[in-house]
Amino acid sequence: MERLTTGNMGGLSIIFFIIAIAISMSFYQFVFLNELNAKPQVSEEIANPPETTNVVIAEGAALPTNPKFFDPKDARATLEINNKVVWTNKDTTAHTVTTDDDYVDKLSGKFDSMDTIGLISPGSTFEFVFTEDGEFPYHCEPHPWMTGVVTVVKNFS
Ligand SMILES: [Cu+2]
Repeated sequence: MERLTTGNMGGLSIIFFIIAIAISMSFYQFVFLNELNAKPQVSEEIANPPETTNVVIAEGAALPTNPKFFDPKDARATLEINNKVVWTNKDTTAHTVTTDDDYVDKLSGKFDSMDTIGLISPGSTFEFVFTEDGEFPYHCEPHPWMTGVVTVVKNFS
């Protein structure tokens, strides 16, 4: 009788031990995966660079004969310095900044003003933080002759 009880207790504690391991493993996995999904691996300097790169949407850009659309048409930005690009609409027409190739930044989301603020109305700005190097061609949705590219390079200083 005594031996039987001890044997049952031993079996029970093994079951509890297994359950405890299963719970801690699933908890670890839950926390770990959540962390992985929620926080993009981007440094503070890249997420909040000290300077901006500025592009003007030129006055008259809605006309295909205009000499300038996005100015500069080729904007260059450096990670950790000025990888936040700000477009200022100095035209009297609303425009968009829309990725040519469906680019999605891991921190900022889709490179498309239509996904965040919609049309960039006259006098207003659109900001986008690029968190990796590369070439990012874009255009304006209502005026497809308006094209530009942002080239982002790594900071080697
Ligand atoms: Cu436009």
